Amino acid sequence: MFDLTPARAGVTEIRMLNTIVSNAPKPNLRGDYSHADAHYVVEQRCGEYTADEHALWRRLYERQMKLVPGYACDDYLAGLVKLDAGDGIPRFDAASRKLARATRWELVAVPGLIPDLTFFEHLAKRRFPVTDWLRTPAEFDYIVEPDVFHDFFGHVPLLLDPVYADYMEAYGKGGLKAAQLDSLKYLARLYWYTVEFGLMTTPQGLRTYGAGILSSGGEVVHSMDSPQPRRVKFDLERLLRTEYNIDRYQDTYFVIESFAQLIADTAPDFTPVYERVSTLPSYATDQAAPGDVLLSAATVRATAP
Ligand code: HBI
Ligand code: FE
Repeated sequence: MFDLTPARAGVTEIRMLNTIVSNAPKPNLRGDYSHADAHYVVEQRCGEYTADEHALWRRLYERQMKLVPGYACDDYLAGLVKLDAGDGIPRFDAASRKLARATRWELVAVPGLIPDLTFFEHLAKRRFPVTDWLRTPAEFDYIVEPDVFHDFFGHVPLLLDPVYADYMEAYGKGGLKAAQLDSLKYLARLYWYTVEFGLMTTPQGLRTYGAGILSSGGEVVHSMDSPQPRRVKFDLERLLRTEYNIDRYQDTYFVIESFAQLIADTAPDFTPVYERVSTLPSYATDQAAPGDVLLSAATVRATAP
């Protein structure tokens, strides 16, 4: 995906694609898009967060902090400590200063979901879009759209890790290319099953680096302790052929051995891979595939939290 040599479009072409493919106005999104610039960036108006919202952030943070030790990978936990964001909804400018020093990333505030291509353009420039609003108390356990808690707590800690930071930039560039190859559907699966819901084997046992898991009150335990889901050793083509659930816990998780492995396995040009998988049927979310290497019960939770 990340080798950009073939099928590289000029900036104008990307702009056009952006407008045609997915920059149509998105109805039913709850953020305020009226102040957004052409890249969907807004100012984070910190003064407008209420005391109740800061208190809700602290409750979300405390719940999750109790949950993640023993489940999150070490690089994530190290980043979380450095961000020190437990006091209330964090300021993106302060976090950006830490990121700039560590990995040359920065955060930009966005009103919520943004078009795929705009999202990839930001990543390709080492800018991570973070939603500026917080869920309501009724959504404490479950929220459909990404909010500031998911985006910040789930995604930002690993952006302090140099290896992962490079993967995210490469993913953005791969997204721009996948759009031209009409293969965004497949690349979105890669994002889903790695950046959002990825698991990793470590010397301490199974851990997660996935933001969707790390910011969820229930999926941390479901993904790593429940006997229910399939945990399959990472295999690129198997993953690209697998559908995913957007409104409930995953039925299948893919397990990498290290970020280095993930980067190596996703470095080659995806053009022939997209061509091949587009001729093959997709797997249902809970379907077994020939060649699946499943994680043994022993590997699943080698160490209790
Ligand atoms: N917008 N704000 C925001 N956050 C996302 O995670 C996001 C997005 N737009 C598109 C998108 N994700 C998907 O295309 C991913 O597959 C990349
Ligand atoms: Fe996310």
